[in-house]
Amino acid sequence: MPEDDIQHINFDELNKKAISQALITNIFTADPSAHVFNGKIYIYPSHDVDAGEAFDDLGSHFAMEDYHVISMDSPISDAKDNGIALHVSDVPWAEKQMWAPDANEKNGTYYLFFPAKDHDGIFRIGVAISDSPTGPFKAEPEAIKESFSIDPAVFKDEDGSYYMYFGGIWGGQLQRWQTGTFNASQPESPTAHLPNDDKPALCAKIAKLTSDLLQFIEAPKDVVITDENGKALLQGDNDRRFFEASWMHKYNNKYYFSYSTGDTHFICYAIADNPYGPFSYAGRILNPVIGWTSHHSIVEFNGDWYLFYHDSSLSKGVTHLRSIKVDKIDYDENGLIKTINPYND
Ligand code: FUB
Repeated sequence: MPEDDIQHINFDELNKKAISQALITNIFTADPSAHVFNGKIYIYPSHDVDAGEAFDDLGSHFAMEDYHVISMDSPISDAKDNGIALHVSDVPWAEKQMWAPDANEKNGTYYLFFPAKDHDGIFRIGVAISDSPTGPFKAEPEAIKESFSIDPAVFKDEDGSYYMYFGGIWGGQLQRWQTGTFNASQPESPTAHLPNDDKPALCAKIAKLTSDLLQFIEAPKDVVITDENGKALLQGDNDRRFFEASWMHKYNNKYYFSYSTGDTHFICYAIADNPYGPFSYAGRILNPVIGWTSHHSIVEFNGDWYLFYHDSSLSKGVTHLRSIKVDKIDYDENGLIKTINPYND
């Protein structure tokens, strides 16, 4: 939801449920990547803080320094903050801005995947390892080779392959990587290096991971989203094209790629019959929340499906002080997801 609209919200009148739904209130949390490990829910969110950075369209005010893992016995039980799992000062290659992470498990080892700006101001994606889902995690000394941009989401397919989906435009720098190397030319404006509106939209990326989950096994490929005519969505299709916040889940043997449209504030999804796509645009999962950003994950627990997401209702609209929430997802008989309106009962 844009800042101008937030000015008009009367938070005293806002459905009290919206605020009380925050899963964690001792710290601000965002970008929740939820997984079920050993029958329990583990959420890997960003840990929002007010570091005093000025607001800008590159997201400099999102100056997060560490990660906490949140655990829940079920989607309706209390959420527990398990404390600091990884701090930027313990990541040799990273300097700042610990943005949206994800995690996954293989053979009893837990892998935290996270973006941060390196010492040259370029977003890279790193891995940190633990023998516990709650950490503490030990970071690899270097970022993943050839990694770039933000918002990693690591999906384990039924054949045991792991794929990372990632990328984000504007502050996430994806638009600067169109030639395969980082375009450092000025201006810094978040929209300066984007394709024209009538050109194919920038895509999220997918790369299969090596068997130790520490590197890409292949060069990242485009996650193409097509319209009703099978044509790639255009950059100017702001209500549907990819911006950031990739997520992958599988339902009835189909691959559901979901993402945020960023400046139009929707969580949308597209469907394919393989992890690489192309994905056919299928609709909206979540309408705009309070706060500029929207970011989510989707997970099955005991046969039901849940959307983890965030909003800024607890901070009364401060866009970089967010709180994670959960809601149930319903599919129709065709496997389409019913759109959630976050502030309606
Ligand atoms: O939390 C920082 C950034 O905001 C994330 O990386 C984006 O997805 C957006 O939620």
